[in-house]
Amino acid sequence: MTREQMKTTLESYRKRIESFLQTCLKDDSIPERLQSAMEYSLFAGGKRIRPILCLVWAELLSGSREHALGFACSLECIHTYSLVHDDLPAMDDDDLRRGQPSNHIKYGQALAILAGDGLLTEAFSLMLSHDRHPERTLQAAAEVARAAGPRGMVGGQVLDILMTGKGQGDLEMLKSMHSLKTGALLRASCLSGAMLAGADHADLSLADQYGTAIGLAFQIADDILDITGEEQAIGKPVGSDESRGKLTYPSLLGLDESKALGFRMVEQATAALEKYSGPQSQFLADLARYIMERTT
Ligand code: GRG
Repeated sequence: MTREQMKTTLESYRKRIESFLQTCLKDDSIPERLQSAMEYSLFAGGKRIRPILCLVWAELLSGSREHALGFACSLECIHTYSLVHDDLPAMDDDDLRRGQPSNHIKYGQALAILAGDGLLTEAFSLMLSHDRHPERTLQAAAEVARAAGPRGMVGGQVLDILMTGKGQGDLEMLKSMHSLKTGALLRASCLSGAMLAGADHADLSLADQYGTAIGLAFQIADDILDITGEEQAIGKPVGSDESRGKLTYPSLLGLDESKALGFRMVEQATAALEKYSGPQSQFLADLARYIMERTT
């Protein structure tokens, strides 16, 4: 797939995801100001990587697209909540997200906290609102809950807070923190898509291998972008990790070594796809590379 074809395919997934998301919060029973705060961050230009992973894994293993679409969108709600809370003064204290004022700058802290809470709970409502294959839905929802909670993203965020500014730590600590903070939800996006398609143990283990590898590649790319990226493209000041005293892959390994590790992860992800064929498998292989080579 050329870079242009990749962009077109990503765009067409994004459109399907966004038109579904547009309908989710259109409900008179949600207070207008809260709805506005939730939508502000949900439609602020995210790449939609997590729902795309879920959809493509479901399609790869011949699951139903419609079943997977609502579920996939719930992953974007969880991701969005995590970004809104991550930007709060008590956490990373970021005034900008994707080049726009952060949610709490626009709506105030109380509403930003509640918009995040609303997105997280709405995600589970969305996940569980499909009645096809209830046993698969439950299995996938339990996986996502584990990945988003204290054994996953929330736990990783706490480790990050405890590690930041200490000026110490090693590669193993960094990997385990990121495997929870960023990796767990990316891995669960792949696994939940596979689960919705009724994957057997062998397919689940390949979705796991792929998701784990791209989770690490994604974070390495994020750390590299913080140094080599363009402010406008990454939507935040360049060098913010270093100025905050964050432990990153480039700070521990240097840029070249970090890139090499990232590309080894792309190879591991691609190896997990060997048994499959067809456009979804090709797309997932290209997506792994795209995640590592991305500029935003
Ligand atoms: C507040 C519980 C809680 C968790 C926050 C994920 C996270 C944990 C914080 C985000 C901090 C951060 C910038 C991590 C680096 C990797 C990452 C998740 C980047 C943002 O994800 P993208 O690139 O975002 O998929 P877009 O903007 O495309 O949606």
